[in-house]
Amino acid sequence: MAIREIITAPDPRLKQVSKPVERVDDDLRRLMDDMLETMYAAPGIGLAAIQIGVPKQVIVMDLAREGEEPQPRYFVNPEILWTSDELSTYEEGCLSVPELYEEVDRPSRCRVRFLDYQGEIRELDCEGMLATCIQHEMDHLNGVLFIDHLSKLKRSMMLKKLAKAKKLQEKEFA
Ligand code: GNR
Ligand code: NI
Repeated sequence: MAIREIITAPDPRLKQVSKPVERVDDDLRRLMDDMLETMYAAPGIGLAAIQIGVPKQVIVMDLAREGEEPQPRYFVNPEILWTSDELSTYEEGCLSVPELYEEVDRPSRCRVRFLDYQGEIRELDCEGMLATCIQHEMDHLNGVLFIDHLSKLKRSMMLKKLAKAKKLQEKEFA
């Protein structure tokens, strides 16, 4: 397993639309293992393949709290089958938008169909953090970031802050 570099906005690769996976094989499982290790190291609760520069419809997630047994989840070629009309608001963050957080409204529940780590087809009813996180990750597969759900003003403020932080970091390592 290996920790891969996480791409941050405004890298144009994050706007790519990811392609469906043709087969869940050992190569793909290796990618999912690397993604999980990268996510744990970050640390984060979810990661889409495009965040490490791979435009494939693959997501890993673990919503277990600190001290709890790890609960790795894998979603290949996920499709949303249904979303509730009712919305929930969560303060979201993103490993590709480091250290910036903002509230986002999304359907509070959804049903998802996907392939698991073994390539078996599965369906899952999601609510709470799971519903928010799977929608956040599926947005990545369509080239969408959580800041794209905010007002133009908020989004441009966040992009400015990101650019500033990136510049400072470059100076630090120069
Ligand atoms: O680690 C993450 N935390 C988080 C918090 C609220 C809503 C969504 C997330 S996902 C994020 C990791 C990430 O960027 N996944 O794409
Ligand atoms: Ni994200």
